[in-house]
Amino acid sequence: MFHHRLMAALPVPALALALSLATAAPAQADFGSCVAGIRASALSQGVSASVFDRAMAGVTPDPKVIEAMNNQPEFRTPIWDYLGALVDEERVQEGRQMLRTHAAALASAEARYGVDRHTIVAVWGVESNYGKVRGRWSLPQALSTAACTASRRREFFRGELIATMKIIQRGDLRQEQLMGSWAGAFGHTQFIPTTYLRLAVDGDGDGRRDLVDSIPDALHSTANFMAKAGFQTGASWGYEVDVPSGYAGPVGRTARAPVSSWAARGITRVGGGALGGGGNAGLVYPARGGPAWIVFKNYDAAFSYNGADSYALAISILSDRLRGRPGVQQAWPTDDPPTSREERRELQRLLIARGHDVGEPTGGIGPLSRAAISAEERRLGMTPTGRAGGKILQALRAGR
Ligand SMILES: [Ca+2]
Repeated sequence: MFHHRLMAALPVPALALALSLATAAPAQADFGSCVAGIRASALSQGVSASVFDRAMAGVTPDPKVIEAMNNQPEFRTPIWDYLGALVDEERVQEGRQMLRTHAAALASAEARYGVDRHTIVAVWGVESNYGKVRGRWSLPQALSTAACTASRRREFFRGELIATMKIIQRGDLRQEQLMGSWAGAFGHTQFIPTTYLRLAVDGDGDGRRDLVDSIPDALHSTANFMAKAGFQTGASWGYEVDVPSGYAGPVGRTARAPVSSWAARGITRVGGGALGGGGNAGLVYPARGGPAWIVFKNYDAAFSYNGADSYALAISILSDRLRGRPGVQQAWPTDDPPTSREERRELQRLLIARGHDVGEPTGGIGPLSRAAISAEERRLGMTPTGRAGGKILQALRAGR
């Protein structure tokens, strides 16, 4: 199987090489002069030449960074699939274990920053699966590639690369610790370098801010982030509501309005009880006919971590599960329900048993899994979606 895939892949790089030969040298020169420009800027901000040059020694642009940039799951995946994997029973159980294991560090973070332990652990679980998934990209390479070859946001990545150099120079982290996402988010909390410089704190008292190898530092830094983002101690992030079938308001996130105005539009609280919380609240209504949430300031604090409602909902709902409350109560408007990571691993094993190459059955749905799912959907006369949904899982389980 592996050999076959290797053979099939050969012509593509050969063609790409032929096409790129004419432009390879100027592209390298462009990259070099771009990095030289960033170096001058970094030095003017106090970064030493030796720190910069050591971090950038031998670094070449990596086109996979740009591919990853154009494939951001928060914006491409149906929200129920996104939440299905991020708030599954596994993450809840592991989160409860983390609450026990790190009770002392969480208690001191709560006392110092006024952010409750369930919120802190939920951010940790969503950001890095409690430290297990932190990204495999070298920050100097990923950020210099984005800063010098991306079609957009180059200034942003340039700033992150310079911030990376400042982190190395301060001695908080060594360069080899700086592995993260293609966008430069790294460590347990997945802070980007400028966020690190602004908000990372020393939680274990050793004088260094180490979000890569110190869990207390990571938990305190997350609490500090949420506090600076306006987290209100003891307040609710929000709660699930039922939107009446005739509701004419827009789908998505609606601007804040008095809670009483939402009640006046026929919105009711799931599980009964009055719409409470007082003051202004937003309505998050991701898909017509599906669940919705009334949200307050602590939701906004979670939103500011990554700038997507799907993400803020994942943190908020996971935090509720860790408090012992239920997750999403109402059904999503789909006949193909979301799956947990355990179910996705099962689906991948079923695909492997049918001869598909999906790599290791980790539960992560990448291009190989999507292609295999689409092929099976076609075989079964279903519309090919490539989604790891409940329908295809049920069909393959049943031996169809
Ligand atoms: Ca420390």
